[in-house]
Amino acid sequence: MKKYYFLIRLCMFFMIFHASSFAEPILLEEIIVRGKKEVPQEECLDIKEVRETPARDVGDALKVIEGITAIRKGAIANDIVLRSFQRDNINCLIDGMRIYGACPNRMDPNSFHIDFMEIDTISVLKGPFDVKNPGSMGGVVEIKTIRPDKGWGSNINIFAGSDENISASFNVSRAGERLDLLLGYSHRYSLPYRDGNGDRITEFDSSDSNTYKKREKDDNAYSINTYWSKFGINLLDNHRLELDYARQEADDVIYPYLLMDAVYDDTDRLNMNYEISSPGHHIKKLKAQFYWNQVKHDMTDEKRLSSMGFDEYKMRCYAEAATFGGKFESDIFLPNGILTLGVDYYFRNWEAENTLPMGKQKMMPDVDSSNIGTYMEYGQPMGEDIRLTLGLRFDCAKTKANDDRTDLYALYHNTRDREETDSYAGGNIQFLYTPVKEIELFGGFGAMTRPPAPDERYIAMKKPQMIPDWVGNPKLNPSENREFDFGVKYLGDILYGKTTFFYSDIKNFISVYDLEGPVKSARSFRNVDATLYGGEINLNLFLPFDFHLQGGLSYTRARDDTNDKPLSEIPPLQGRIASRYDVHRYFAEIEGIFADGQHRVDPDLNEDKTPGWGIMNLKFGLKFKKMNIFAGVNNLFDRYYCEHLSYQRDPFRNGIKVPETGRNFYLNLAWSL
Ligand SMILES: [Cu+2]
Repeated sequence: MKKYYFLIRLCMFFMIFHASSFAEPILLEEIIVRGKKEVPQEECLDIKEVRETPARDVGDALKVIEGITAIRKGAIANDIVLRSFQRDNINCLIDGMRIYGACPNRMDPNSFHIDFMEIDTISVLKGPFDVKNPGSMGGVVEIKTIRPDKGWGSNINIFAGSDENISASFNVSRAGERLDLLLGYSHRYSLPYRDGNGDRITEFDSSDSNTYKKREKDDNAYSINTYWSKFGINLLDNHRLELDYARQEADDVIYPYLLMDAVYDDTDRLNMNYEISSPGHHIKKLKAQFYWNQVKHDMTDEKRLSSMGFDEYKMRCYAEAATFGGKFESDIFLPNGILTLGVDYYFRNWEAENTLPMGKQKMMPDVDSSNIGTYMEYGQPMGEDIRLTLGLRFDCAKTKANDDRTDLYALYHNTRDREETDSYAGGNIQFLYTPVKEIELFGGFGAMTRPPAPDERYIAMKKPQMIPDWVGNPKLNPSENREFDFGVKYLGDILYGKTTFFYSDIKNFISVYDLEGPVKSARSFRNVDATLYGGEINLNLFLPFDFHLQGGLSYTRARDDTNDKPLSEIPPLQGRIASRYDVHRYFAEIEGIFADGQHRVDPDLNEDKTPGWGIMNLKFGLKFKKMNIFAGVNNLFDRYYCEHLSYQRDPFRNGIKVPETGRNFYLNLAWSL
């Protein structure tokens, strides 16, 4: 710690010494403006901030927001965890579109299917306070894509980092009064990165047959091409039609954490929006949306020793997912406030076939899920300084496994059900109180339910010999989160900060457990009652000489009340402190990130404890005409460390933890023309 302190002092001295300019800092202004605009429970990340960092995916980029962590299985495709809620407990939407990955082992989480260059902002709403989408039980992450600016525009971004971490992307757009069009392309490629010990993530020591073949150890970690287009037409003064199509082709993506690697993962996304603003005296907006997407995913063990002696592979899994849906929404002026009414629908299909020497099996038995819902949200000012918001939502969800794997359900759960309907209601009440200009007090109570996911109910994977099977539980009930949030936001001239506490009581939380069957054991899911509580602190201090200090902390404590033990996969206390010198032309930042050890683990799942860690990052930025240059080094002291959240990734985990990156350098050039 002493070494860090000395370096921080040294950097600050160096930066103060050079503080001769009085120009306006750019990013800091944005932080303040955004802080004032954001609704209290929401936090927003501008893609410009991501450009400064070596983040490879949305999961990684979002870690700067307190309360967000990510699950790592390889060099890319980190899965977002929000206040310990993960997978189907949170929603992750792209322009309001639901998208689901195909891999039964979440190699391709929702947020994997988009490129940074497509993104404008990512907003995060923590807690069960979103009624406009079904199932935002723990929160919602909304990715918004960029819209073309007036006239011609183009952006080029070239990133190069350690371990041949390359990404090159561009877009070109033209927007007139009536028509607008945007086209973009991106290529991302990397070798397996090196950890703090200097080993590639493919070089883990294991006597296990799961080790990578020698020639694969320094081959691609991934190679991803993404193409996207956006077309808009303003039909009348107040009518707008927008049509987006994107395709992503991800090849050779490695997952040292798992028994297999992805051969390919191909995504098509189509989104159509029609919006009428002020169609009538009392109506502010009418909106209609339709979307469709599909993902095709193939994974094998061909890069591992386990495939030796077989033609190509010993294990393979081919999977497909498709989702389509739509929404109608209207904003209506009432005498005192605005009422939003909406109805939405989606249909999701998911199937996966697994191949082992013992034969093929439908591990994801062609599961259809559909959901129809209706919602209302009403916001009303109650005098000068208090504002109340009320939200309500009703849903009906249906799910059905078309392939018959009921022998496994009967063996472990004594049921042959493969069809279920769930109906439920949810809602929230929130307040915002501004006693003085600088202070906002906010809070609320929300209750939101989500149905069990297709895999939680119907996954069916027979494993050879005495290796535990993996089986869904058709008897699962929907999970309901009843949560209370309270927070304070302070917006002063030199201090801007926010503190939030949450207390969440979950009925029928869906948790992984080991189940003793008649012949051998299986991993499955069960409903438990759980309590989660914690919070986040974020502070920004604006110092003289264009200095800015930023700090954050987040913590969640989680208990399985039914079985009186800690819940598995809960991130430890985490924090970040950064000091930045920022003037119009350039900035320099020094950042420390740390996590406490996690000792609260689930003993029944043999979950490992994880030691604490701390790293330091440096970055610099320079603005030159229309070009932004960013350079930095992450994990300056080359520490070897692992995030706690990487243990229970079944059904194909191999027991290896994937360490985070060691010292790595990067340079990013971004032109806006
Ligand atoms: Cu996969």
